[in-house]
Formats: sequence, structure tokens, C-alpha cells
Amino acid sequence: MVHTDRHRRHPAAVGRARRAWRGALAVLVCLSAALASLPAAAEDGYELWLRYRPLADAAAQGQRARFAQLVAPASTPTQRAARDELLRGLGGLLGAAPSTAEAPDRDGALLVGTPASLPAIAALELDLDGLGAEGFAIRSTRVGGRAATVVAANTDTGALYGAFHLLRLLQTGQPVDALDIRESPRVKLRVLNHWDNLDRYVERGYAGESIWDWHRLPDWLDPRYTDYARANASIGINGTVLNNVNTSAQALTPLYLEKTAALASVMRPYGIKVYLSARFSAPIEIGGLPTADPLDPAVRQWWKDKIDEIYRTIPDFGGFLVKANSEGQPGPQDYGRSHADGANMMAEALAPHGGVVMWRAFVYSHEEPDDRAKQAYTEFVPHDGVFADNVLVQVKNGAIDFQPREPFHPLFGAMPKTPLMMEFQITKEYLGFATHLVYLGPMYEEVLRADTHARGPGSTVAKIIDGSLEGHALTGMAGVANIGVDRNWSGSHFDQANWYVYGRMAWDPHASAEAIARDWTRMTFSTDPDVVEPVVSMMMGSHQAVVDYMTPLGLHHLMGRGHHYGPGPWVEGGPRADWTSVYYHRADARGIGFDRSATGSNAVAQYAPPVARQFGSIDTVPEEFLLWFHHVPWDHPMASGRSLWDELVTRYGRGVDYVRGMRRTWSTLEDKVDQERHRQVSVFLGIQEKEAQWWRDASIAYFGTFSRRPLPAGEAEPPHDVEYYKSLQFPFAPGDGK
Ligand code: GCV
Repeated sequence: MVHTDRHRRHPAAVGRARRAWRGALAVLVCLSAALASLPAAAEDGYELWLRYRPLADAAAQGQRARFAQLVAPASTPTQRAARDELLRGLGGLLGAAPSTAEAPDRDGALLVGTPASLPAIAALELDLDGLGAEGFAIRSTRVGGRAATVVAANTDTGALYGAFHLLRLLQTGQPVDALDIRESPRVKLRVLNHWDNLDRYVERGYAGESIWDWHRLPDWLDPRYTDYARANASIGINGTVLNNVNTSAQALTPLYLEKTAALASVMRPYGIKVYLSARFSAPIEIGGLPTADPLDPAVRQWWKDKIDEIYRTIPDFGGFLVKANSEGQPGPQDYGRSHADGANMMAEALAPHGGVVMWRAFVYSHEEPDDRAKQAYTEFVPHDGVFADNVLVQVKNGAIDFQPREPFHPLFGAMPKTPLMMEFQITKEYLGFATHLVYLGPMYEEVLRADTHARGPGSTVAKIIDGSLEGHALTGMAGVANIGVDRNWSGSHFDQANWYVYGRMAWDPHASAEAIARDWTRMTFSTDPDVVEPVVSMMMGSHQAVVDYMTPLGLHHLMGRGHHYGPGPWVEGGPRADWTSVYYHRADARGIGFDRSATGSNAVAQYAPPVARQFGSIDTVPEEFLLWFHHVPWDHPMASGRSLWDELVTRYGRGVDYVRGMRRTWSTLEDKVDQERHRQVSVFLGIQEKEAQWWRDASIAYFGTFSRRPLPAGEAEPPHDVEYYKSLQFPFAPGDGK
């Protein structure tokens, strides 16, 4: 190549230019280093795990080519929901939304639909058998000789779930170049239970008022409802019970049914059905009848007419959730009838419309002196096989009430002829409200993996819930929601993880809590391993920590009266024994714990014999359930070699130490998490440490009055005596039952 003089530059000028260039480069490097060390842009948590922040540039470039064109029909609301989500998600993650086309005509097409909705999918003749109405297949393939990715399903809803699944793979940094995925839910009804009153007060809610703005419904459809539906569909939730189980009959009046219908219209495109809690005495309260006796023909007719009216208003209404004869709620026993009589009356009227009854087994009565842990089993097992086909009995994970840790409910495995639905609590009524960082995944997993031995070893709770053990097609899981109008939905950023893990485990009760925590962290905070690993490790130990600082070794029900905030092991007296703490811990000079072995209430006998034997002996019961099943002497030797008293004190302290550790870990992430969320989590961890210390000190001060033993070496004495802790009052603590 010939250079003319015009292009030749003087060596000194070249040197100056190079120096200037190097200088500019240095400034640029400093600038980008400074930018990188700035905290990420502030976030308020509203977007949940659907943030769709840009992937790292190199990754985005590859994926942009792979998902350059979106071929997804948009002629139904559900199809539009899937298409909009993909445009939004891919646009955010890849920095540019794909182009759209009616048929693939270039490399890098993403086809989403059903054989009926998209001819290009029909032409592929994919095997969609066995995916059912909600499953999907995702395949990397070739269409017309060009590279393509296909999300195919039998229904629009299946395709929507597939779209969310593909987005999740991208959000979590999974390879997407050779996909061959087939997924379908293992549980049929995956529902949230809102304990939301019609006046917007949320019972056991710690995230502000109810998101359902009943007064402005049906006209004002808050955009938040759509985001709620998107978030739920992204984790497979397909039902929502809008109102509290302690319900008002008003929810069934035409005024409220119209409002419910409006909410149903927002949920429908996302595959979500609405359900209502039904008050058993509604025929009296809003029907003007003198009785709600389920065998009374006028009452039966009233329910039939009411249910027909509901389906005229909401053709895909899901059905009823019922709390009956429990904690003062009306029910069939008020008329000398059984739970089955009550449930079957409603089921008969719902059946022609395809609706179900979710009848709760959370029952214990004022009059019954027997161990409360035994009452649900005693009342329900005799009715096994008597419930109508469209009834599910909804059972809390443990026999008392969502305690920090409970052994699995003895009803699981004891009613093989009845579909039993799991009820987990997502809101943390007994686990520190919204301020304590407690990831519930390990707790759900522990219960689901528990072996009931109902049909020999391997009869896990998960297999009862998914119907595989007892051959039920109608299956379900319910989660008591932790959602409110707080900007971050759940009251704290980490409580979003509990909503998330609930949905994922309802879809697959055999899933791993840790893998789900990892997905959630990547989607919610960052895919940087320096964030993911410490955060997941904090989360995974957080459940054991709260058990340690609140109710170690199988203790339970020791919280403040009514509001359930803070320690209250001294709670006694009042309207009923089983609403007190002393009923449950039974501490005395000899020892502590509730004897549910053969020498005590014999609740262990409600489990299958191998489990009953294991739990029934002080030598074989797992230590985490020791004081749930046994009254144990203070000097009883524990596996650690310590006495029971020393072990108890050590566990309380261990829980507090874990929270301190979480604070330290979180503080190292200051540069890697946006300031707004980082700060709130930091402050909440500070609250958690203070309250964990309070639980430890108050519990040790109180139980020390029975054990009368010194604290183990190195353990600090509580700073106050027990009278001080007893004197603390919290009349306005949130979420109290009304
Ligand atoms: C909705 C516990 C809660 C109550 C709740 C009840 C239930 O007792 O404290 O607030 O009432 O469980 O599950 O029905």
C-alpha cells in the first residue's frame, strides 16, 4: 500500500496523539471502575423476580441472535399475556425486544403456542401427549431449515407457563442452546389463600392492607392486579381464594360477587381461577333462613341457588374454601351434623359447574379436653371415604398451627380415600412477621419429604399431596398469602422468596428448596456468584435459626397472646387452655415438654406404627421434636453430651449468633445490591437480631425459674428478670385476628 505525504504524520505528533489517547483511556478505565463500584440503581422491590435486568453483554449478544424473532399468536387474552411477557422479558434481558412475525422466516425464531394456535407448531408434530392442560415442552430445533426455539403446549395456559419457564432460564443464566424440556405440574390446584377481610384488614398480614380494593371494584381495576396475576402465573399458581377463612357472608352477596367477577376477569388470562371462602351460616345471615342445617332441604336449595348465581356471574369460578366449627366459626356440628355432611352439601351444588370444596381440617373445639394436636385426626379420620368426589380436605402442615417447626400432621397418610390438600403458611405469623429473614423453603421441604410410612417406607407427604401414593387425580396445595399493598408486596424483600418457593413447590412438591433459593436470588438480586452463594447460604440456614431462637428442640406455641409477636412462654389463663403457652411447654421443676407418648396424650398413636415407635420413644425421637412428644428431665443427656437445660440455652444462643452472621454477610454485599433494597434488608436484620436476643433472654429467664440451674459456661445471663419481659405490651402489633 502506498502512503502519500498527506497521510504521513510527524513522529512527534504521533507521540502526542498516543499519549492523549492513553490518557483518555486511563480516564475511561477509572470512570468505568468508579461506575462499577457504584451501587446498582435503586429498586423498590415492586418487580419481584420478574425484573428482567440486562444480561451481561456477551451473553446478551448470543441470545439476541437466538431470539431475534418472536412468532406467537395474540388472538386470545392468554396468548397476548404470553406474547407481552416475552416481549417485555426478552427486551429487558437482551437489551432489544425481538421482532414479531406471523410465521418464522429467519434464523433465531422463537415459536410459542399450541398446534391449534400456530400452524408452524402443528407442522412440527411434537409429542405433547402427557403434558395435560398446563404442561409445556421447550425445544431447540430447526424450522424450515433455520435454527429456532419452540415453546409448545396443548393449551394457551401451558404455553404461557412455558414462556415464563424460558424467561427463567435466561434470567438465571442457564444454557438455552440445546433445550429439550417437558414439564407439567404435579399438583392440580395450586392456590393462594388470602386472609383478607372485606374492609381490607389482613389477618396475620404484615405487608399493609389487602390488595383487593373492594370499594373501588368492580370499576377500578388496579394495574397491580395484573402484576399479581403475572407473578403468580410465573410460578404456576392457578387459583386464589380472595377472602379470609374467618369470613363475612357479605362476600356472597350480589354486590361482592360483581366485584369478584371483575377480579376474575383480570386473573383469567393468566390461568388463575378465583375462589371464595364461604361462611357456613350464610343462609341465615344473607338468606333469611332460620337455620343453616346442611340436611335441611331449604338450606340445600339456598346453596344450590347461590352457587348457580355465582356461576352465572363467574363461569369459571373455582369453588369454596370453608373453615367450619373452628375457633368460633359456624359449621355443621352446630346442628349435630358432621364435617362430611356440610362439605357434601356444598359439593353437590358445585359439582355440575365443575367447582370444588376445600374443607379445612384445622379444627379444635372449646369443649374437647383432649390434646389439641389430636383433635383434627379424631374428627376427620372416621369420615374417610364419605366425602364427595369434588371435596378436598385441606390440612395444615402440622397438627397445632404453623409453628416454627412441627412434625408432619398425622392426617397425612391416615385418610387414603380422601384427597388431602396441604396448607402451608407463607405469611410468617409465628416466624417473626415480615421483619425476620426466614426462608421457608427448607421447612416446606422437610414436611414434604417426611415419611408417613402409610404404605410402607417411602410414603412421603409429597406423594400424598401429588396423589401418586393413594391414586388421587384431584390434588392441591394452598399457601396462606403474605401479600399486601406494600410497595414490595410482602413487607420485606426476602419474604418475596417465600411466595416464590411456595409456588414452585406447589408445582412440584419434590423440588429442592436450595435450587429454588438459587433461582430466586439470581432473578431478584444478581447472577453474580459472589452474591448468589452468600445469599443462598444465609437463606438456607435461616429457618433452623428462627427455630433455635424461638422454639428449640420441639417447643411450640410460646408467643405473645393474640398478636403472636415476641416471646410469651408465661402466657396462661384466659378463655381456653390451648390458647396458652403453659399448656404446651408444661415446664416444672422436673423438666419440660408435652408428653404425647403412650404415657401421656398418646398423640403418637395417630402416626403409622414405625413413625409412632420412633416419635414415641425418648431414645429415638429426633431431637428437633423431643419436647413436642416428651416431657424430659432438665438433666437428660443430649446427643451433644450436654444436659437438656444446657442444650436449650445453647440452641437459643446459636439462633442469635446465626442472625449476627447474616448481618455480617449482608454487609459485605453493600456494593453489589442496590442501595434501597440493601438498606432495608440491613435494618430489618438489625431488628431481627434485637428480637432474636429478646426471645433468647426472655425464654431463658422464664424457663430458668423452673430448671433452677446455672447457665452453661460462657452464656450471658439475661439482662432482666422474667417480670420485666412479662411486663412488655404490644397492643397495636400488626395482623392480630379480629
Ligand atoms: C384465620 C390461627 C391464626 C388465626 C387463623 C387460624 C386459621 O389460629 O392465629 O388468625 O384464622 O389459625 O388458620 O383459621
